[in-house]
Amino acid sequence: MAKTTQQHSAAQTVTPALRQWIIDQAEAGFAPDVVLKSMQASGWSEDVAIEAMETTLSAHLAATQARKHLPAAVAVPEPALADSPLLLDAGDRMVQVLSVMRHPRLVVFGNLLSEQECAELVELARPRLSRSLTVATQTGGEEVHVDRTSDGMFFTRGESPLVQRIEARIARLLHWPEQNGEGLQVLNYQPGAQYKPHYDYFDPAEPGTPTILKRGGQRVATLIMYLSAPSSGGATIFPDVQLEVAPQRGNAVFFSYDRPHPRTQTLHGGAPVLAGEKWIATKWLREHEFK
Ligand code: PD2
Ligand code: ZN
Repeated sequence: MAKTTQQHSAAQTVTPALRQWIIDQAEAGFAPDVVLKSMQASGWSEDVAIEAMETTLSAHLAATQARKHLPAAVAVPEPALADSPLLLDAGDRMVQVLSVMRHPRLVVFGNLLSEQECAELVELARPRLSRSLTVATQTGGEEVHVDRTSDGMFFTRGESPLVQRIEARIARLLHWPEQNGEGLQVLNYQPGAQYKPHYDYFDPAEPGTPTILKRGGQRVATLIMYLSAPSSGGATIFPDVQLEVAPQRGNAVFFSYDRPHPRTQTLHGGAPVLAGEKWIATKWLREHEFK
């Protein structure tokens, strides 16, 4: 039986015309099993037909992806790491460099915020928390999203001396104008709360994105500052590079993305908090002034 199949397979040559027919069927919306049955009805053996469909469609998908427009790269915030320093001068504070990654561009900072600054931010934010919203990419507005089960609030830029001091420190550390920053966002995660993996840039393919970009252009970098550590869980995860950043109070993770594209490898999420609670403050940085 096996011999018969082999002989039969050898006789069946997959021509460019057949490959094109397979692509046409897929693009017309026919399910793989329907295409397979149709090939078998025309005399193709099942194994040859499956092999032809798999190789043809995976090559076609790869070619389609490669042709998709790659957005141009833009300038991004960047700390002064050329000489591999252990400490960076952020103006009013020396900040530790704990880990550096080239791709994705990612830096873990230690001691960015003092314990007192963390505690003050939490206390100022606590009475203003409400269920976190995400930017609605369909419309450019905001919406409650199941992927984000934390509570949050935004400070406006420069709204208090504490917020202003931290914003000036971030601008100095990352060499990026204060005016290009969104207001600080504070999030509180209770046990079980998480933030499913996502990109922070706005997807150019979404209909609401042009509206969002009117206010300062694309996001080009994120700084997540840990204000209060849970006793377990709650790491910031980067699934593309299998990295977990532990949410230690006063520390921060910075990552930049020079184009709104997955090839920046900046997919990231907040793992579920397992015990205790997690507080963070996030600063998103835009290309231009954020008004
Ligand atoms: O809390 C986090 O670790 C987290 C994860 C993913 C925060 C954000 N994204 C964010 O603020 O964008
Ligand atoms: Zn994020």
